[in-house]
Amino acid sequence: MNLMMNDVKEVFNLINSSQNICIAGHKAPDGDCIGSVMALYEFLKPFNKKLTVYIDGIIPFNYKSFVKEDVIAKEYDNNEFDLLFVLDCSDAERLGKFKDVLKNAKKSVCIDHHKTNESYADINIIDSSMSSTGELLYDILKISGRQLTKQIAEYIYIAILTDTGKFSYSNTTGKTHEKTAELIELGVDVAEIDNIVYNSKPSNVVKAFIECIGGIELYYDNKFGITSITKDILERNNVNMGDIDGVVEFIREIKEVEVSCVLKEYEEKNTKVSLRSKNDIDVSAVSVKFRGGGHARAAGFEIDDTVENTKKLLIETFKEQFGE
Ligand SMILES: [Mn+2]
Repeated sequence: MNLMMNDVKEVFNLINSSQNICIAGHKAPDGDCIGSVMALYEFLKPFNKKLTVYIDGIIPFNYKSFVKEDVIAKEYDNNEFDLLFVLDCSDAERLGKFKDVLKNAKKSVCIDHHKTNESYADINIIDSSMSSTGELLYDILKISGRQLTKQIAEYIYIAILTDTGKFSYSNTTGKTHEKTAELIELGVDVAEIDNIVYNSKPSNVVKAFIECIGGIELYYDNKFGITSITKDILERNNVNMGDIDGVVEFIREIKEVEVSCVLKEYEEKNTKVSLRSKNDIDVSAVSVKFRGGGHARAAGFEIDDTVENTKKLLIETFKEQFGE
């Protein structure tokens, strides 16, 4: 195991000596973020500490039933903490409106699996060989020697399930499956979670999805596919950005596509870029150039420009990759 044992022991010492603990995930939360944050929250409950949870952004509809509304704090009120956990967050900016919490924590611990992680915390447990932050967190929690509950197992399972694309991406390892088997032994109902996370889309979300799919454009002999999720599409269908999932993965399903790209229009001049690679092209290297990050086959960045300009930029950027 590639875990830094001393760091993990130090983390448990810090938990014991702290009264006021904060758990934070990245903005625009996904399944790994929500699953990891909630798993750690459940794990820490019996320690009888004051727990605060920060996640910037709306919880997507399919994760709402896993998160009690009042658990997540709405705004950052300059609270100070003895101990801060930052999960699944490659850089401090990804904390969004809660990023000042890093300054207001006596000790901070970052647990993450992004290879581009900037090690911005006091203790950084980063392992890019892990499929998900949830998988790494599971290893850490097991070291505690405590019995993990079905509830914790469920949260970890959701983190792994969603970040591996249902155990289909190259980040899925034999170890991932071994740990998943343990989670199922702890009581996770695989079919029930599949129905909640994947088979529960409201019709307006599907209509918005279809509009996004209808906008796919292909370049460079169909090796590069790109589309946008615009504010227009969201408003017309009355859905939130985080509700539409799987567009970038859908583009990758096209046989010739090597790199798929989705542009998310958050503001008129703020676009988030999601990139996926099927084989050899390292999209995290491209993302780092634009001050983003991620993994070789799944990465992204944010840019203060319009969707149209960002699209032109991306098409131009991948020109050389495809030898045009
Ligand atoms: Mn993740």
